[in-house]
Amino acid sequence: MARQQRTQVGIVGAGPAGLLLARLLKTCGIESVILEARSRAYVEARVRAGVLEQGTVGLLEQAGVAERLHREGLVHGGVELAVDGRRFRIDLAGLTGKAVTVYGQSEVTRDLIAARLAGDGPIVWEAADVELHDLEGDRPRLRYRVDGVEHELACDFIAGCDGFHGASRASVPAAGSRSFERAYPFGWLGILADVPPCSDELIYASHGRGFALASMRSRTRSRYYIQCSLDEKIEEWPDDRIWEELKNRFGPDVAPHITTGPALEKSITALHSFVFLPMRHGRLFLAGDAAHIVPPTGAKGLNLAASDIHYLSRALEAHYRRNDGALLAAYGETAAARVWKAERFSWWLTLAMHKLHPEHSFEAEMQRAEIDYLASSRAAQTVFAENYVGLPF
Ligand code: RFL
Ligand code: PHB
Repeated sequence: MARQQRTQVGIVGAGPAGLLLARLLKTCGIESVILEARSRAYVEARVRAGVLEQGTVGLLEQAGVAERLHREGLVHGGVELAVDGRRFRIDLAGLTGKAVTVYGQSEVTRDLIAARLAGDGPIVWEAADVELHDLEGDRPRLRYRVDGVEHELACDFIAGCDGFHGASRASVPAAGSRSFERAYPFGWLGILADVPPCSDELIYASHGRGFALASMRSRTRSRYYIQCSLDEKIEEWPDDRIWEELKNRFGPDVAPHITTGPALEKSITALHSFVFLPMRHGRLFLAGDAAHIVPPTGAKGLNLAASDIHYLSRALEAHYRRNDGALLAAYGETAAARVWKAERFSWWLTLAMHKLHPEHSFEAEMQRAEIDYLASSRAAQTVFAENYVGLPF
């Protein structure tokens, strides 16, 4: 016999989507339980995103977890692009009146976990074999095991915030759902090192040897990425080879400013675009990577998780406070409309900046023309900037 529990909103996944939802719900008096497959140490150590849109920062403020972010985050009013060593800057602040904040996803996660555990409600760590049941009725249930003991959580609603490989999306029947997918024939090799960044702002570089990105986590910690082929193994990339390749791709202007050092973390990530519809099935609401994936080029993944949660938390608040179900009914369409625009920007920037075609092919010239246009047109830079700082929600 499973141990029985009950809550208002059952949340699967303690990534940024699940944790932010739980926090925002708590600020309006709505109770939740979070089920997380991994341990707290694992979740807090995961190295991922680094760039927060102003809207995401606003949500973290609303959630009361932005104090350290404001103290330690780096506000960037611009971003640089480099093409074959030639650099230009896009003035995000001048073109949009908005900025982005560089603050690691692991820091966001740590702040949210600390707030949750300070009295908001439980996170069940290492919840195994999570199953979703009765999604179409008015009392959906989550079943799971901890240390071999069966548990059952009865909920009013379930939020599927368990990322791309989670159990939530897999619980939606195939009939009536649809996915849209694009795989890219390359990956990103990322390196994190305790060395000062090579520049005050991020640099996205398109080069004959492939794409490269210079990012950071703080004034003393750098994060770099290089485009690599999907069959490469991380063992083939000793630190020295990565630094050499980065210097090559950023060119002689930037290379002298790259400080090298031992890698704290190195990994290869495949790039995908993916959208699953509908984002709602009965009383299950999908949010974040559980419903969609973007290639990291536009820095949109975490920010999309945040905007989904904005729509979902507002809709749940309307239901509980005013018995108004209209926002919940519209959640799937409202969230997906913003998702598609971020998918478009991430797809476009990925195709424009990566090495995909042989030198001197028509397609390679089209990529060059695209970036040349961006370098020379205020209108094109405004389009870039508006998307990069994040469309309104
Ligand atoms: P997450 O972070 O994957 O969290 C899902 C959580 O669910 C748990 N889980 C389960 N729990 C219970 N039962 C199950 N069956 C479960 N299955 C999974 C997982 O353990 C996990 O804790 O999804 P969420 O919350 O939707 O957040 C999405 C973001 O993490 C993701 O979009 C970003 O990291 C993407 N991303 C970036 N986004 C940005 O906005 N800006 C960036 O600069 C940026 N850079 C990146 C990125 C992602 C990267 N990688 C590694 C894919 C750079 C990289 C390299
Ligand atoms: C990062 O710092 O990890 C990062 C920054 C910008 C991106 C992707 C990743 O577009």
